[in-house]
This record gives sequence, structure tokens and C-alpha cells, in this order.
Amino acid sequence: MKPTTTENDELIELESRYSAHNYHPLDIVLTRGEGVWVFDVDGKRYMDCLAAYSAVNQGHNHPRIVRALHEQSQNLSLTSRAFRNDRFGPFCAKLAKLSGYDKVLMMNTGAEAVETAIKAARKWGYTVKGIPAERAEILVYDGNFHGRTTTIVGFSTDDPCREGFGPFAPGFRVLPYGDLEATRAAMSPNVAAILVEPIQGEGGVILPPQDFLPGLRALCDEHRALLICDEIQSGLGRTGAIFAHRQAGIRADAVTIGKALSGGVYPVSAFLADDAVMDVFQPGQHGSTYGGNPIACAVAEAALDVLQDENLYERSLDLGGWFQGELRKLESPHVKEIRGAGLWIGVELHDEAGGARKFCEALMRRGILCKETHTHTIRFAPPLIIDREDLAWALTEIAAVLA
Ligand code: IF1
Repeated sequence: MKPTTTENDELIELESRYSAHNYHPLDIVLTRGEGVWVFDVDGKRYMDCLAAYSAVNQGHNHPRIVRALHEQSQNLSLTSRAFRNDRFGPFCAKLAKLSGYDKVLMMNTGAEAVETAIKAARKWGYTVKGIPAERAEILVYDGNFHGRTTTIVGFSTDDPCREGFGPFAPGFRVLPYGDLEATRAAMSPNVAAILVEPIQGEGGVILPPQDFLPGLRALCDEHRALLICDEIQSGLGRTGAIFAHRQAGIRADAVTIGKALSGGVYPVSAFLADDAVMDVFQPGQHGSTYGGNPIACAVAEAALDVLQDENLYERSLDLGGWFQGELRKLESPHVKEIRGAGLWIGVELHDEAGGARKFCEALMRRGILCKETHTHTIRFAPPLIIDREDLAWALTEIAAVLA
């Protein structure tokens, strides 16, 4: 029996009463997901154009991924890394070969993968590059989002993310995103790494100048620093490739991935690197209870297979290009700029439009869920399984709201 609207309100009341108020979600209560669609407790259907910030690239409850979860959970769910299991080695081999890196280090959340990258960069800096103890620096960029641990928010430039959570870890230097000259000037023998999102998601789908990523690659080669790309949101098909930075024609020394690595079914993340970096970790120096557990490996194996077998990389590129083109044809008076790569699009509105939240609420009333960011930008990131017919329907609703 589906809850009635009053029960919907009761569910919101329970959340308000017993959960921390660390989010301000739209006032809908979802109860089921299937492909690009989610359903609220009143049975209303919405197209999910956020895809849980690109964790659900394969669509909600993809049957192959859910089946992998179910089957593995009937056998062995968690051994800890004190013992070995039959899913871990084969999955690590699969991910290493698919990504083109020598080794993987399995974690759970994106933030844990980024913390792993920070530890690896510092340890490599001291033990391989020869940076004096405790002096390693990591260059990061304004508008970044790499997670919510106190180390990571310490170099956030978004006040709500960091205010009141200090004191923060030293050793990070924030530079203007896209600014190669500022990066060149900041390079020094103590710089162990550059940590960068190839496209900034939370920043509002911000694409850097075309020469930025290749320029960072050259600077890291020149100064013997690691180029680490955070592909937790931009990776695994969202921009039309396995990694967004590869579309700039470069190869990072290390990569963090998460979100779509499990298709939204289970928290799985990873840090990817070649032996020269990964071998700085020796037994007992890093890990996690659930990191690389049998269910995580089974789910992630299926999630990667779905991306490949359903050609989701190509779909994102083709349909994303078409979708961006159609959005640009709308010539809406509210739209200041349309940015994007693949099926990852930011529609920035003029300040006079009064903020993106009300447009997201209007889209919600028309059955489309998306999320505003930084006040004036609407993000569209539907699951990559979406078909042109459903995108065309969404365009008619978006056109009406942006008219
Ligand atoms: C929330 C947005 C926020 C990420 C990149 C690491 C992480 C994320 C590039 C950490 C996570 C999520 C977190 C989620 C909302 C969403 C997000 F950027 F995607 F829009 F917050 F800014 N690197 N991004 O995008 O991964 O630890 O969350 O698994 O916190 O509400 P996580």
C-alpha cells in the first residue's frame, strides 16, 4: 500500500526530527528507481537528471549490478583484508587493465580515495622525490570539490564546506582553476603533486581552457611532481570516456574513481597508479575494513561491464553532444552560458533569473529532477542509459521552464 501525501509529510517530518540537518533536499520522498526514472511515495514518476551526482551512470537498480550484489551476498560479504577472498585479485586485475595502471587500491567512498591519493603523493614525495620530511606540498584549485573529510575541506574554497571545521592540515596550496602561469609559479622542489578535477562538477560543470590539463602534464614532468586527476564524478563515462583527462590527450600519474564504479548500488572507490607510486604503501600503512570487499568487487565488476557492454561511453558522447546542441537552440532569455562534456551539462543562468533553485523546482513539478549548484547553475546529468526519445521529452519540459 503506497503512503498517502500526509504519510509523505510524516516521512519528511521523521527525517527532520531524527536526522542531522546537513542537507536541504527537494521536498519529494522517493521509494523506487528503475533506469532513468524514480518514483515518489505518491507514485509520481520523475526523470532523474542528477543520477546521484553521476553514481548512477548505469541507471537505477541496473539488473546486472543488482544481481551481482544479490548473488555475492549469498556467498561471502566481508572478510576484512586480514584474509584473502576469491573476488579481490580478479577484480583488481580487471580494473588495472581497464584503466591502464599497474595497481589499484580499493576503498569505499570518494573522499577515502582522495585521502589515499594525498597519502600516496606525500609518501612518494618523501621516499622517491626526496622532499624534506614534513615539507611536501600539494597544489589544488579554487572551486574544487574532493570530499568532506577535515583534510579535504581544509583546501576547499567553499565556505559552507570548511567554516568551523579547523584547524586544517597544512601542505596544500590553492591556485586559480585553469591558470597555468599561477601553477608554473607555484611549482617548487617541495611540490609532490597536483590534485585536480579535469572538469569541476560542484563548481558548476566548469571546463578549464584546452591547454590547461596538457600544461599541467608538462609542468609535472618538468618538475618531477605527480599529476593526480580526481575522476570520481567526471570519470566512468560521464564525459564520454573512461577518464575525462584522457580526452585532453594526457595520462595522469594517478587517478581517483568512485560513484559509478558501483552503479549506485554499493559504495566502492579506488585509487589507481603505477608501481612507482603505489609501492610506497607497505603492509599496515593504509587500508579500510570494507575496502575491496567481495560484494564491492562483484558489484564493481558488473558496473564496469555494463559501461562497456551497453556502449555507455559512446552514448554519453553522442547523446550529450546532441543534447547540448538542442539546449543551445532554445535561446532562453534566462541562460547565460551552457557548458558540458558528454551527458554532463551545466546551464548557467543570468543573476536576474533569480537563482537556479526555482527552475529546478519548476522542473520537478514537470517530472524532471536536477540540482542547482552555486546559486545560478542547473546541472543535467541523467543516467547514461537514457535514450534520445526520453531526452527529447526532457528538452520540451526544459524549454517550457526556461522560456
Ligand atoms: C555530498 C558534487 C558535492 C566528487 C569528487 C570526491 C568526491 C565527490 C569530484 C567525494 C563527491 C558528491 C558528494 C555529495 C554531493 C556530490 C558533490 F560535487 F558531486 F556535486 F558534494 F559537491 N571527488 N561529490 O564529486 O566522494 O566521499 O561523496 O563518495 O557530499 O553531498 P564521496
